[in-house]
Amino acid sequence: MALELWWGSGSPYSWRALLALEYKQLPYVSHLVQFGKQEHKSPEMLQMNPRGRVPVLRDGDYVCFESMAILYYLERKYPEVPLLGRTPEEAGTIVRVISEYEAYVEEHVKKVMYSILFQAADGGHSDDAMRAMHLLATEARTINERLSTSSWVVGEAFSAADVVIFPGIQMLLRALERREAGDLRGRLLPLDTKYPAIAAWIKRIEALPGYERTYPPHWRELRDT
Ligand SMILES: N[C@@H](CCC(=O)N[C@@H](CS)C(=O)NCC(=O)O)C(=O)O
Repeated sequence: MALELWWGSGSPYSWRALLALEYKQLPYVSHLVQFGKQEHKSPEMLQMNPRGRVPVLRDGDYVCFESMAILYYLERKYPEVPLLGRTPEEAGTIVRVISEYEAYVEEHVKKVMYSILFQAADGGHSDDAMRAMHLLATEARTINERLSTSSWVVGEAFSAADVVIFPGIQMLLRALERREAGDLRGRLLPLDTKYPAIAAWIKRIEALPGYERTYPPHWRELRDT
């Protein structure tokens, strides 16, 4: 039976699952869930994920939710194109970099995005949001350094570290382009000059086969008009 993925447009966690499926070249049935219609809270969805969140993966009788669990499941079940390295050492480094991102970066991404999207009509931001942006700039330097010496976040193969970090960075960059980003913008943009290795890495990911299928459809509508 085919793999099935329920996902939402613009959900960074969904994007992880999509990137993993595409990179592993696994055929899947795609169910784009409309948040606006609360489809993620339908009885069918809640039966699969009582938290009513996406992504949700179904593989035959097995249902998996939580993006990291989906990545891990896909890796164990379909190891032919690896995302968690080829050696124990590579796996350890990939999971370490992911853990660092989740522990020290993600909360700042959320804080900055929240400030841009919901708080700062006039481009003014709280000290808290400015501090989060400052910390993000520091973390971006570290990622930029990693990418200055290797093609991917960990070494010379695309991995789960890229899958996890890329959607978060894309969400952040998109938010920073809004007028409401105001003073926050200059810490990261223009990316090409401030963080050239990250900018080049984004282009490499965008060139991966299947990437376009992972791109949030409602972003595409705006991008292509
Ligand atoms: N920790 C979860 C987070 C999933 C999540 O928060 N998904 C959001 C979309 S980005 C969602 O479904 N939100 C709907 C809601 O909370 O009602 C994962 O990694 O999959």
